[in-house]
Amino acid sequence: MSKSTVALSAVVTLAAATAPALNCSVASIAAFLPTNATVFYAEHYDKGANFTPPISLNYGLTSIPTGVSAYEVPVAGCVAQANITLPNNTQHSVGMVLPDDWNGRFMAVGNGEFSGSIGWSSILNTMWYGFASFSTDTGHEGNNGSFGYHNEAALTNWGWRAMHNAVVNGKAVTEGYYNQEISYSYYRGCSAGGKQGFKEVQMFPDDFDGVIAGAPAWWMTHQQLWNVLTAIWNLPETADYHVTDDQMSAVAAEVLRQCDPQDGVEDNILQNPLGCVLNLQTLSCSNTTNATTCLTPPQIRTVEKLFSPWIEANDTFVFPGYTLGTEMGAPTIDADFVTYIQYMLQIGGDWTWEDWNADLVQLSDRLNPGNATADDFDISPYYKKGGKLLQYHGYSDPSIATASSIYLRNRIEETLAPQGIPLDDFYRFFLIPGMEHCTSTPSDQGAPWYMNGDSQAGSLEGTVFGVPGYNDSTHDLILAMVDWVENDKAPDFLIPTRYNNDTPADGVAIQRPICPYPSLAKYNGSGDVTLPENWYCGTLY
Ligand SMILES: [Ca+2]
Repeated sequence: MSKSTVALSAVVTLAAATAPALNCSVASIAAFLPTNATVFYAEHYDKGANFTPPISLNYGLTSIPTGVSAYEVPVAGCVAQANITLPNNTQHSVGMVLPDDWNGRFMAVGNGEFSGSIGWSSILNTMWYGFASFSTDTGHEGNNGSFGYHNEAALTNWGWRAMHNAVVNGKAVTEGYYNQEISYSYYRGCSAGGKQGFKEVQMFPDDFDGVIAGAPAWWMTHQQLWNVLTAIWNLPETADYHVTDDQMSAVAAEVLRQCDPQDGVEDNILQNPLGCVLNLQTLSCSNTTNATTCLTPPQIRTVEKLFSPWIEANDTFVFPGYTLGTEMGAPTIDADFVTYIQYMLQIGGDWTWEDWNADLVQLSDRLNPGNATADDFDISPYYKKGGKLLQYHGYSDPSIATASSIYLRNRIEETLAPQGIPLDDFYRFFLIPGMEHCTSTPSDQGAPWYMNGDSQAGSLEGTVFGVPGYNDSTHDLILAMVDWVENDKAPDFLIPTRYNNDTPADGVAIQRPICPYPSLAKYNGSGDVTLPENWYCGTLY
């Protein structure tokens, strides 16, 4: 960094004055839950032991391609799972990890996509720091929207109720188990989990002191439709406007070729894709001889639509388009996303993409299934109680349009500014050039992305906790938030890392600061572009 040296501020460990005798048992956990809760197991694990969630209680995990995995327990502690009753004869399942060497802090984590499984890997990841960590399956098992058909209670559980309930009960278990008050409470989530974080900030500002919300799927009512519509724009496959994966790969390569130098540094990383002027005509079949990847005029218009906002009648802005540098491939129908229209919008399983009608936007807005959309932009109560909120989004996100995060941030600013609330004091938003959805980077960009945000550790080789080699508040999102909340050290910049071969043992390939929006990292003009000290947080003009 050009102006300030990277200060590694130690995170204070809040240890109990006298260590209480911890009792990891079904009875001891049940004692701090509502009487109608069911604790299935509570077992103590040594550091490094393997925990495998029982399949019978974690059926939702099987919808993840990897199936039910064994997870390494990073520090000695108690692992438990309980079902807790929710209104209208519904319930949700909550996973909990309680380290012996507790740091005094509480952590809840979010889910992905349609949720439907406990985030075991995430709570074990945060357990490593010493947090008592909790995750809910949000009240259903399995990662699609079919659970919501004619089931308003289940939709509400998914939309917000299960998470808040997990926080309330998780705090009770934590304080009971340790016989000590929680010092600070935190949240970490990405994707659906980013949305859950914003929902908590909006509805229950007292739940957390610090919320880390990545790539938030906050505009559920519109984004779910956009996920399907972008595929419909490319159908049927026999249409003259249909583009193939090979053609989209050529588009990605051309975007990189044209946009990389436009940010001033030819390093294969799109530092400012929103500032790129792209000329797609270079890929036109009349301008290139590559018959398999060149684009006809109708195909060029399909690509243009993908990178443009979705606008409906009467100039209604519905959802932003993809950011340049997002290698989304040729859009295809994802059956899981179709279940939003079929079952969450209560239309039924016979609906197919050929039934698409723009009236779905009004239907989705009217139903707002589960009240899941996090669009209460007045988060002043969270500011007034002293909460901190860190939002981040990869610039190359093929799942949730990056610009939807910018839109959210700007709506919040224009809601809070008239109230005289200085945004930077409690809410900062970081765009991450070259990062995909929550984690990883396109191979042709190779941008730094790892900060131990939610789900990131799973993208590295081996079982990884923290940020190997860089366990400090500049490189680690969780430590950054702890430092902000507890030491009032706001993150003026963060430094994500990319390891060689995504393997920490192979060393660091590149690090570069990311900056609070609207500032961005700029190159000093000399020195190795892969080193963070040769960049600074600046402005475009
Ligand atoms: Ca560049």
